[in-house]
Amino acid sequence: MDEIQIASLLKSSELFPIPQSVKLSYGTAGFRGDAKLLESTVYRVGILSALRSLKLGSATVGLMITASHNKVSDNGIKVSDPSGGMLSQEWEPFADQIANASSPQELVSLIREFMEKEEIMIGEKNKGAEVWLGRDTRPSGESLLRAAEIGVGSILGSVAIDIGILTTPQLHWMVRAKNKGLKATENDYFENLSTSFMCLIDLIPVSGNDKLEISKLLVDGANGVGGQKIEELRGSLSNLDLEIRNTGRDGGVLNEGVGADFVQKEKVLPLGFGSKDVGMRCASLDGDADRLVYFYIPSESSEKVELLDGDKILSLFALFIKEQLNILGDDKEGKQSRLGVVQTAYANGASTDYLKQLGLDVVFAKTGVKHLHEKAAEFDIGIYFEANGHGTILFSESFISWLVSKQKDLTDKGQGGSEEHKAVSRLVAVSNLINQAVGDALSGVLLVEVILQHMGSSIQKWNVLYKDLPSRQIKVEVPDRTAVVTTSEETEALRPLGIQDAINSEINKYPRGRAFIRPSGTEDVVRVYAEASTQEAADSLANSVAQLVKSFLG
Ligand code: 16G
Ligand code: MG
Repeated sequence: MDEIQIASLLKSSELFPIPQSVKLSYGTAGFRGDAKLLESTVYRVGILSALRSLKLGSATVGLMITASHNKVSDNGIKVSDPSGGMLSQEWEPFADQIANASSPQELVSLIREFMEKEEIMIGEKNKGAEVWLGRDTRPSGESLLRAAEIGVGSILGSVAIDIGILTTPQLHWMVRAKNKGLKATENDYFENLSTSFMCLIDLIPVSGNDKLEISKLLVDGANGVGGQKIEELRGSLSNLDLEIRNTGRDGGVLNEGVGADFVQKEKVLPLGFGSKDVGMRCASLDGDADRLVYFYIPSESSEKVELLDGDKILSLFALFIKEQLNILGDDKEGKQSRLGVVQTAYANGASTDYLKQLGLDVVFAKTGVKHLHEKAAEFDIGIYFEANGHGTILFSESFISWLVSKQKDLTDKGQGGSEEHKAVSRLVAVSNLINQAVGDALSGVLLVEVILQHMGSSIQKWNVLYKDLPSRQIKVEVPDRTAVVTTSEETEALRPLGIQDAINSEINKYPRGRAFIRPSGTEDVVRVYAEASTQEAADSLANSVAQLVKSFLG
């Protein structure tokens, strides 16, 4: 790093003094906090993203300014790697270090050390970094965007490009497309969604002359970016009747009493929905539209909604994909295509049983999208979902090539109208529709809708694929949550010693009992999850496990 570069960093970092007494951590999904305290963090992540681009041969890196489902006064920042996935975990400690560096001098020396270690060069030999910046609808987004631009610009020769207001998955999609040399504008994103959706619609089997009656879908946009984007998308879709509420244009506040996080946690109606909507199919997006849940109101007298969470969406997707693979048979050079599903310990036990009973390979990953994504990528087709609605379907490159050549073979052999050809074409269309970079509520909605039409199914019928076991979650405040160490799947606690035996003897008291504890990655608490055959039993199991946590760690 030469003198000019050092001077550039020192000068710009003086514009962004670090607020006192905040200790920041990149966490499960980037930095988050009160927007007023985040400028220095965003500026520094701007620097990091430029270095990441340089490290990877000037590939385009994405920076998303959002705090997802947090309250509107919060904001946050996360990095999209050139693949469109999350920032490589190997760089997270560096993110933490620079975000917390207490002076410009300390910041510069950390950067210098890191660049040496990673052998990152700035200068004539390099093309320079390129960083694409996206932000959600939060009012603080604009000033944080400036901070990010200055951060990127302080690494000489780098360019920051403002892509505007986007959902998180849109930015990931665009970054991935750009680095693959594909068309990568927002319009291309919309066009890709609508073409592949229409392609799947055209492939719906028609029984006799019946034209499917399509009932309206009500969408809760969380008063955020997702509602606005799905409105834009609606224009290019036919065969989908959408009514979008909570777009943020009607005075509602982002994530306040609305959105996927609210509906999933509270199991109650979001604002803007009421008894007039009984029985209607409803979907809820979160604040940056990377989470999706469905719900309906069972009866006028009910205060609670009937929730179809990430597990149910996963099950619907798995059923559909499996049906297409069955049509293809044991074809892939004699080997069966490897379809796998990835869940976390939070997946409802009834969903896991259902998936296993379909004959699927079910594996578990640690909480957090990046962990699920990694495991799903090991299959030909890997479907992953967290119960909270984060998830997608990954197709391996080699499997997509196989599908495409199979499609061509069948056409060449004059079997373009065969069931096999249709199944292959559906899988190809799904791989285009569903975001390959990260979970995406917009592509998720389109896939759910087309599958329901394909199956001629209502939301009520979908809901009874299996019945959720009653469950309960509790958070416990303890002096040091890091004292809890779990197995990699988070289903059992290895530390404190003896606690798992104690938890097991509680579990054994309840029919269908299951429980686990884990330290939260986003809050200073230990989380307890329990499920059992009745709500009373689940509550009681959760309470006894919470007591154990207090007595072992309190
Ligand atoms: C983050 C994760 C989410 C996970 C949650 C768990 C991403 C994009 N988001 O929001 O997947 O479910 O953290 O929070 O990875 P917890 O560790 O506090 O329970
Ligand atoms: Mg989100």
